[in-house]
Amino acid sequence: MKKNFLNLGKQPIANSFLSSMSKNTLKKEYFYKLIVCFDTKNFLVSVKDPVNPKIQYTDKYAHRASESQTMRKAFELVAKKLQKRFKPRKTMEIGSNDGVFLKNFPKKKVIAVEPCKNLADLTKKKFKTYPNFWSKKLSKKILKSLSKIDLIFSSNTISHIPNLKETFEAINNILSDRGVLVIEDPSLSSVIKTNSYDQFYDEHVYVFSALSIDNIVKEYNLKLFDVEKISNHGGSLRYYISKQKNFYKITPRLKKILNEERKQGLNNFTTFRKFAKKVKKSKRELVSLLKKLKNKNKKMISYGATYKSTTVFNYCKIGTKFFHYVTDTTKNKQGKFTPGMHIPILPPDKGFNESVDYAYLGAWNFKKEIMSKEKEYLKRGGRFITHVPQVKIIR
Ligand code: JHZ
Repeated sequence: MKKNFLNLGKQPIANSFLSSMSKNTLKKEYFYKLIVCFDTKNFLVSVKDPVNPKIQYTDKYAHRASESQTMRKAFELVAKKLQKRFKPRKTMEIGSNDGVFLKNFPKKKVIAVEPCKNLADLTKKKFKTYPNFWSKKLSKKILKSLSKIDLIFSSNTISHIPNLKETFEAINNILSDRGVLVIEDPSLSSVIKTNSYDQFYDEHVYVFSALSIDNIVKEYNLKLFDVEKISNHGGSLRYYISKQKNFYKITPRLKKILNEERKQGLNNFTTFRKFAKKVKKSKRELVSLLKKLKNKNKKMISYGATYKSTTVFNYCKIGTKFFHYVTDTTKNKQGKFTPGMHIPILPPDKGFNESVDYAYLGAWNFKKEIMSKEKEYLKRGGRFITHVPQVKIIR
């Protein structure tokens, strides 16, 4: 049974950065109700009414996975590690974005699946790219020209696809008998621990736990045999999944993590009700801090036009009343306006200067990278604000 626990209100598509503030553009802006629920049967946490993927993953898709140094390094390391551990003859990535992972493999040994045309266009010159949504039809098409795949990788994508049945059945079609599916997604455990409710937005249809993945993959004749905690995006899990009949043994660290999650109560609705209360408190505290600083005439901006901050801004109703603008290094976000609250986005060299007193960390998941990059700002008394794990000024 699915039980609702969190209502984050009316939200726009997190990726729909507006190119103008014309009446026509504003009229077309799409909103949906962001309600999050827990399934008492398989322990899966999901968005109650997912948005149609066709309006999310278009040729205007903004996120570039290689935009941060942290993630470029992380993808390079995992690519090396998986090649060493599984020695795949062929690797396929579902949701290959700008190719930041696959570029670490020999070109001829990879295939990419990427439904956003602008991104698929970027990688098709480098390696075989299918500009399609992942589906059983596509798995069959690929199998016409290729043998089964030994390594399927998917980072921050499976949690984005509403139809898990289609997804896993298509994976089962194409995975070789010795093959391994490796998935990375934000971990529910970290979201609850760090009160990072902004990990919920239209694209994050699911926030997985090892408990829920273990239950789900079984339904599709697959087996979760290993899991690894990784620091990506504020705390993620990397799941290792194979065909049931395969020889991979269940690892002690999987057993340990499943136990930790049970202890944390990720199989219990009460945990999520408590979390929802903390989320409301976080909203009150953030708005009150921003009001206090505004009354002191401090100049405030936001750092990183993340999808996550779309949730925070629209849930807390934070707009240009508080933030003069948002800075972001991604070229195709610059000059645009944030979804729903319409804060202008500037390149950092135009916006992140001496006039700024406080910068809200929209990209709190890159706190370490940003702190080391912005030493001068901190030295001259500039301060960051975060809501993770609690609302505070970072000194
Ligand atoms: P970042 C996206 O979420 C969307 P977002 C997606 N749904 C998902 O799951 C995760 O990624 C993985 C900028 N930046 O990665 C770059 C600076 O400006 O946290 C990015 O626009 N300066 C696929 O958007 C943004 O911040 C910097 O120094 O929540 C970070 O976005 C750095 C380091 C980043 O993901």
